[in-house]
Amino acid sequence: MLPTIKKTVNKLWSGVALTLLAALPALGLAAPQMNMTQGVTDISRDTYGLHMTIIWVCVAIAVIVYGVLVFSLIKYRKSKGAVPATFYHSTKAEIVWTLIPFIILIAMAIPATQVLTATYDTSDAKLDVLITGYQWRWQYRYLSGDGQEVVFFSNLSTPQEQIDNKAEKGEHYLLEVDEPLVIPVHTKVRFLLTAADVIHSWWVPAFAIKKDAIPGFVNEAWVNVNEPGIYRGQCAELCGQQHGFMPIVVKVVEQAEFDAWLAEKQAAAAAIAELTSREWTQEQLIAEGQTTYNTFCVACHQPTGLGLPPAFPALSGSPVATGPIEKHIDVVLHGRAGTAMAAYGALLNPIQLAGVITFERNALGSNRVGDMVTPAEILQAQQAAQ
Ligand code: HEC
Ligand SMILES: [Cu+2]
Repeated sequence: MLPTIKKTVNKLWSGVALTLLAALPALGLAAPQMNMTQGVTDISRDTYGLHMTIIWVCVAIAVIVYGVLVFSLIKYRKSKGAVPATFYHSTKAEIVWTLIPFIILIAMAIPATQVLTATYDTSDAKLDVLITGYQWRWQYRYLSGDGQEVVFFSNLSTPQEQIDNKAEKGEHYLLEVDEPLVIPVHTKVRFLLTAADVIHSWWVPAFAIKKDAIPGFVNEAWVNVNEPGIYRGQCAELCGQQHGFMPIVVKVVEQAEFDAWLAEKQAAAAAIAELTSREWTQEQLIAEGQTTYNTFCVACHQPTGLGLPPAFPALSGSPVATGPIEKHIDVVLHGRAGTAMAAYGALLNPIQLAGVITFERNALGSNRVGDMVTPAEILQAQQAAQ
């Protein structure tokens, strides 16, 4: 009876194991990676090395302890006539089984402390990037100190059809963005992490960085990447409905390429700043705003400005778009919580914002209020709110 059961169980088990293995490729899991990645920085490799050292210490302890256990069970079994010892206390044994684990723990603490100390040493960074988590996108701000700050949002760029299962999913499904973080290779870069709304967490496995981004706090991390490439990660803190839709993409490039990229970004930022402080006429703002409206607002509020009530309200004749301008600015900058009307204050630049508001008040549908708001005023409103 017993051998038959054993045989059946064995057969079943090997059948299940083989089926699972055979099914892996079909599931797109040809080479499942069980272990953590070694990554592309010295720290990530040290972390991996530490992890492996500790694993093997644990394996050795397990083999020795279970080895002695199994050996004793077999060698000193009752049927062989083993007689139990009768002593209650052994100072010698107690010293040995306290001392050995103590030495093992110290031996593990030394490399662990070394790696941790290095991980937390953010000194002497060549570049500082402030990373801010938003629901649901990351913002990167290159801190330069010379007023030439480069700042942008990094948004998920996976097409909605793929998410809705209406198109085949791409290679980097939910791990792709419109604008990646760009940093130079072989350079110590310090990240300052915070959040604007709820707790997020910036996680890039290849860098061995997973750091919480907490409103009101600034956490630090750093990286010095050894190999140019594109590295991907995700928000690792459950931060709301679209937590899975705020991936991280880091593009690591040669210093020269980075310098060129940064210069280009700085020039663009300077151009916007220059345009923001410039004098604007109502006609210029309306022209600017028409473009912005057609890109960002038209889908819901429609070309006529009549919207698609009741889902999307009409702006033509709306009390907001024809009433006091402060209210209009407020809705566009901060959105309406809990509705499809997003806060555009962080998504559009002051020129686009001033343009679209002026356009909505003076050229959309039947609206002819006659007033305007300048980019400089929008900038002021934003700075006052900070
Ligand atoms: C995804 C759809 C959507 C988009 C895109 C959108 N809106 Fe809205 N908008 C709404 C909804 C919904 C409301 C109503 C919110 C509410 O229920 O209070 C609204 C309300 C408004 C209001 C207040 C109208 C009123 O009478 O209360 C203004 C002003 C406005 N949107 C401007 C804009 C501007 C400017 C843009 C583009 C930069 C834009 N919206 C893009 C959906 C959208
Ligand atoms: Cu998040």
